[in-house]
Amino acid sequence: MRNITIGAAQLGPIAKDESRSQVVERMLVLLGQASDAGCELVVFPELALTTFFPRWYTEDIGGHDHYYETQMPGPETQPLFDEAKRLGIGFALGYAELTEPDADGVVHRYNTTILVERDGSVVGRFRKVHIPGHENDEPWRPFQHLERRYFEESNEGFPVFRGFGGIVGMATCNDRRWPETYREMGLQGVEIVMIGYNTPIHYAPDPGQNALQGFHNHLCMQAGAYQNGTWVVGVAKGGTEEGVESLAQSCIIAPSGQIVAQALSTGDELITAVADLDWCAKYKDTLFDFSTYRRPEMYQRIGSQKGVIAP
Ligand code: CDT
Repeated sequence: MRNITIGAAQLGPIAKDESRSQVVERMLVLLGQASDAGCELVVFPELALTTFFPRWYTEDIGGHDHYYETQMPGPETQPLFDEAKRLGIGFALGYAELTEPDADGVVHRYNTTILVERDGSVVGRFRKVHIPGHENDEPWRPFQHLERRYFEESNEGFPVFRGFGGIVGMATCNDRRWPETYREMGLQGVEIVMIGYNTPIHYAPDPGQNALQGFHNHLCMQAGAYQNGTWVVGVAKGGTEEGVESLAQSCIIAPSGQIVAQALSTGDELITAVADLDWCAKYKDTLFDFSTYRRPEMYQRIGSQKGVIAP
């Protein structure tokens, strides 16, 4: 057995005027609970340090730059790193990343998650691949989802990292809906996929999907876990934030696809599970033994074609 106790640190709403330091205080409470529960790894949500700012349009794309981090850790996040290290807990943290200017003097904005080991070292970084929503002002919506304005699509793919006694990877919110996300990491032997999300219940392009948000959330993560023989940790920023209701339902999913822990509230809440990473092999070495059963030559479109080409 390769047991690791994992915590999913769900956050409730973060108000527009809430400071990073106030949010970090909330995280420290959850870290303390995680320590009491014996956690070695804690997963925080997507954009965990601020309100979900892409719901507001600014004409100047830099109008929201104060919501981005230019260093990690920075002065306000350092206490989180210090306390996690003191407790011997590693963590995944989602935040908005504003890069240094590149060789052409251009800065880049990404929806990023970093993975910090128990000794405080940063072992991995993931930048969101599938950026949902829209780029331009759409005032007809009750609230907007302007991620495509405020974040670039990552070109770094889905790396995995050795850490926490296994092979671990990350994905961010909308990435969880795409089977390619899990399979890319599955092909690298991933054993824990950590996913933070902010999912408004109301989906303006098709409100008929509103009632299915919880179902779809679990459907895609459970399928990704099972089909790749991996643990999946899905962590929400839930509750009603600046008038927008967001899904909670954070959960920890076994390689069987079964949910082994689920949040009961829509606020700050820690859920935990003991994850045996050896459980992954039961699926990776049998039904989903990729080296025996996969037929990549039969899936050529998946790696090359973007949209649908009907016959
Ligand atoms: N943050 C994020 O990616 N949210 C999307 C909302 C749907 S697209 C408007 C999600 O897939 O949950």
